Amino acid sequence: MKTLLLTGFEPFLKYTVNPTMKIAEELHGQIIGDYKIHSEILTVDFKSSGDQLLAHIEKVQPDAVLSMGLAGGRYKMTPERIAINVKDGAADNEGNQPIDEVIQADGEPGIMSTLPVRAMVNRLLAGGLPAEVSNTAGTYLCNNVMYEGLHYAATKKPAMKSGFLHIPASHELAIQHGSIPSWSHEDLKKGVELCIEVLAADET
Ligand code: PCA
Repeated sequence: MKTLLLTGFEPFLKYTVNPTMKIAEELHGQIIGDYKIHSEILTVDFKSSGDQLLAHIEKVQPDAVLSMGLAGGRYKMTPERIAINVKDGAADNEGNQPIDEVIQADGEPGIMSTLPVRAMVNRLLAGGLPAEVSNTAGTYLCNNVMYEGLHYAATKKPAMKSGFLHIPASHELAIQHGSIPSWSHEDLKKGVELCIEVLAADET
């Protein structure tokens, strides 16, 4: 049995709930294909979220990492193609607001996801869920965590697959937010499960 480290994020900015948190919690301990899921929730903090991810990787020793984040305003499930070595954006939950900073001083400008992003999109579409490959994870915490996971894998654990999935808002969040496209929690969770199925079937 392999291990998948599945991460979600806490609420942040104007998003009073984060659907990735509930999905991560519900999938903890579940088995999909030959993967047993170990879930963790990350804080939205430029100074510590990357280190939290790396600490979980070192503790859990996963075969693969799938991190999830909310992309408020997106209509589709979007596996991310690439993380970039930039942190920049609105103030995080601790008030940090980096401008044009690098994540890893010795890191590549960009690192491609090692998850089967195209196959994930195809499986989501076949399952009736809107999806597309995204070419930017932004420069906020999601990109930061994606980059840290890929940089760690590239430098220390090349066999570990790693990448990121952005998901739309849940109806629960949309009701509180007031003006945002949303999916049911069940569909969001099904989409994540389908992505893990694809990962489990991927032999590359
Ligand atoms: N989404 C944010 C950070 C936390 C989350 O769930 C992002 O897209 O960067």
